Amino acid sequence: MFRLHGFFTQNTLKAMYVLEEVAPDFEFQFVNLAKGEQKSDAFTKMSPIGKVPVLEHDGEFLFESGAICRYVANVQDSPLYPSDKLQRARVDQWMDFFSCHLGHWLNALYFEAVIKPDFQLGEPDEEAIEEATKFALRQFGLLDAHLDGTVWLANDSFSIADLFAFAYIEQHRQIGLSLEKFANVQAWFERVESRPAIAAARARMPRQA
Ligand SMILES: N[C@@H](CCC(=O)N[C@@H](CS)C(=O)NCC(=O)O)C(=O)O
Repeated sequence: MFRLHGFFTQNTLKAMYVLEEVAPDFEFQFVNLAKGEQKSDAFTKMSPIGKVPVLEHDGEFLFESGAICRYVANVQDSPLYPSDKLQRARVDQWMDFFSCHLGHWLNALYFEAVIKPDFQLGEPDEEAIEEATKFALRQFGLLDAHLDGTVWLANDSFSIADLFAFAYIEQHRQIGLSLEKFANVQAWFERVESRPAIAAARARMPRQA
């Protein structure tokens, strides 16, 4: 049995979407970051970095959302993380692209637009917003070109890379960044969002912290 410890934000959602697709009988334990629960002794025993998500499986604990997504799909022998070495590397490639590039800039914008006001962390940093917007738009353009002619991110086949990327991109709504100019990204986004796993994961989240 898998148990996921997490919060509302995209790092937890990445793991949740993958779990809903490949092991939907998992348990979800909400960790209230607004109350500092990630700093408790009980939590830091599970994760030395004091951050969500954490996956609990057979008495073992794992942190880092990418590692969790890969592990869960591996344990379940899921085709969403293909066993063919090149195909698997292509899934990894897109996950890494999101962690290091487009997802990084979307997170920066989410931090300014949502986290700062919600956690009273000060005024928005206009320079940081400008830089992140510039890079995010450029990388949305690259992604849009890639998705012209392929339905899914990697191997023309639905994979954990699509779920992982989706969790970053769905932040566009809260940060007020329109996908209108990126028709292929918009179509891909709608394809992923229509999967029952997305609705099931969202339904598990508490309404407020
Ligand atoms: N690289 C990590 C990032 C995890 C992370 O930053 N988690 C945030 C929430 S999205 C967190 O737990 N923040 C609480 C804190 O830093 O105290 C992952 O992908 O899992």
